[in-house]
Amino acid sequence: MTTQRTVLEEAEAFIRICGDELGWGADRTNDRLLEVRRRIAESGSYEHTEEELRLGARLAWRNSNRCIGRLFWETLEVVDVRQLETEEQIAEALLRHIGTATNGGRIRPTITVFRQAGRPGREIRIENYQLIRYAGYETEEGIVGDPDSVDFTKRCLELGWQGERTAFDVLPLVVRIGDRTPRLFPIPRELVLEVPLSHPELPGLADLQLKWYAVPIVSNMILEIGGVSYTAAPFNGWYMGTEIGARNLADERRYNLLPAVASLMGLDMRHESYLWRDRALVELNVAVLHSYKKHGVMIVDHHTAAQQFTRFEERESRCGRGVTGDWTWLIPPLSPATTPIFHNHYEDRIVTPNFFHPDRDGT
Ligand code: HEM
Ligand code: NRG
Repeated sequence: MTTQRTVLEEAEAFIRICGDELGWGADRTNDRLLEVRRRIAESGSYEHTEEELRLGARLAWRNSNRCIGRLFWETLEVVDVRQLETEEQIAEALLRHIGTATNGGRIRPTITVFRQAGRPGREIRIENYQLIRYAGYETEEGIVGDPDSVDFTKRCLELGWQGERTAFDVLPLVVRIGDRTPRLFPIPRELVLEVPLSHPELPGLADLQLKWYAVPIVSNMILEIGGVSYTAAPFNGWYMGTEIGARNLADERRYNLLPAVASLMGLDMRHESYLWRDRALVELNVAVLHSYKKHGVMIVDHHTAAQQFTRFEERESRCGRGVTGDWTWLIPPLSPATTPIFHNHYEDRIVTPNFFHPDRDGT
């Protein structure tokens, strides 16, 4: 939380980090500090240079306590679209993000940064949780689609969207500037790369006709750099298989597919003690990793991701920095104790720059 520190204090701390990590030297750092202080005194805020924005976004990833994928923080592609004003321009930039980040399956970790909060009542918001996500509908026969999307889907329908009502309807983009009416933008089908699921040994799995989208692009978090809040700054990496196989498709409150998978495996489901859920869970996760690989879409399994996270910890320590983390999120939801992360301790202290959920105090 940064609410205790003023914009000036946050800004000075950030500019000093820039000086250190970008090798500015004392003179340049001091000049920039003077300039930033002057700007804040005049207007209450300041603007980042492209170089500061690029580093700030990368540091926000490096400081994301819940993220197991942080080894690659320095490779984040930062797209600066702070000059854009209208909802149409913003939607176009979001569609460009989807295309270049997807890159035919060779996913590029990317963040698109829109203009900072400043003028009250004018801040840009993307109401979607992720740019690409499936709708969920309440029907007489239960929920069709992703139960987690039911509220947002209702909002889209109220705003005039019409879904096909399949279990995998891609929701439209919802862009809002301040208190203006939100605007809807459908995502052209050909921009959305999806992976049909199959299993290397269980032909019946393909018959379930499951699929998932290639790229998770989180779009509702606030990027905070040096006391400046970017209320629209969608970012993506690639999936870790368990996010799809052990949560999105498996949770009872999501697609709840373990009974269907167990049944196609011919498992005896009469007693929990037969561990049919666990056995179905493993095969569903095998199917996810197998299918993404087969279709040339980048994905990482949780063992490899945990090894990469260990390398990140070692590298940070060699650079004289500590790694903060949220253990409850870092451990994978499948076989957590088989990864080194499970057996470690992490300090869940918030360091900025970072990403924040919008309902947090002070935003
Ligand atoms: C969370 C993996 C890239 C920022 C997570 C989670 C996983 C993950 C597994 C936990 C998600 C959950 O349980 O719902 C990865 C992988 C990446 C990657 C494999 C591949 C490159 C990125 C990038 C950023 C980022 C590029 C930002 C620039 C975050 C943040 C969270 C998170 C802020 C917490 C989200 C929340 O609180 O809801 N990541 N990540 N990650 N990641 Fe990453
Ligand atoms: N669990 C969510 C996605 C959260 C972010 N995960 C990433 N982020 N891999 C889901 O859709 O399953 N990323 O930037 O790569």
